[in-house]
Amino acid sequence: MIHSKELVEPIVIKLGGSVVTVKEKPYTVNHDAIKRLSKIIFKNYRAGKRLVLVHGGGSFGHTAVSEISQRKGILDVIDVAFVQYKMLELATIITKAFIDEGIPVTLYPGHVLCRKSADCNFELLYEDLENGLVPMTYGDIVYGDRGYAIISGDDLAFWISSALGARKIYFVTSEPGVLDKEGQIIRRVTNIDQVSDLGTKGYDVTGGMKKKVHAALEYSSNHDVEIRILDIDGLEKVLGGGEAGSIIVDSQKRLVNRGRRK
Ligand code: IP8
Repeated sequence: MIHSKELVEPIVIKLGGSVVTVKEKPYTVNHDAIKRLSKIIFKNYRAGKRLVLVHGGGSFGHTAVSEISQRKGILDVIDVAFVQYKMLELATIITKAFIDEGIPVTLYPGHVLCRKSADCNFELLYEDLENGLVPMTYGDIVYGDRGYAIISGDDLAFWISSALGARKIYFVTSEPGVLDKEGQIIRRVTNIDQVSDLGTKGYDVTGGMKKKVHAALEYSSNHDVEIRILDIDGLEKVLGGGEAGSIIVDSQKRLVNRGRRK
């Protein structure tokens, strides 16, 4: 963990690509969803919550990667630069909408925070939180000695949570939670076998719901954290103290200590 001082524990919110974009339509922003999110996030920011935002690639990053790999097989430097540019384009649209609503968002491209996947530095995000800003980053692509690597926003959300000691991680998706075969929300997901992967719309180069739940179960097994998968309505409810979405908690959870950090 980066810090030792007491700071209001941040809440990490991952805004899914299927929420901030129209996933089936290449390079299409979902302005209505972004507007709704901006109002919810502003209200909670103003109420004193410390928030870190991460957003996904949706019909920007995923479309770009899929189209290029279908056409050429492998991405080279110009393709990586193009994908980075498309993600930055999406990120600046979201940033502008949030700033217009009054949220002091400070934007960090994922490829600036992480030089390779999992080789990241989140110190600046911590400083921003201390200064009352709302740091935001996003799923991105990096180029290194071994070619390109996609950094998923979900992974970023977990890495940031671990570095900053977040106790709450909310994944905002286009679904109200993890759904069973009848379309009902599974309120408590403790095992990957509960999840089917129906309903992943459009391109998704980093995996669908099943991968998300798998990563969440793994993270929850050794972190003291509340992880939820929910939609925009659900986000509004849980930030307001209510119940919504699916809680993901590993049934074999090893960590039980809820003591305060020193
Ligand atoms: O949508 C993927 O981020 P995600 C980013 O959070 C790219 O998995 C570049 C496809």
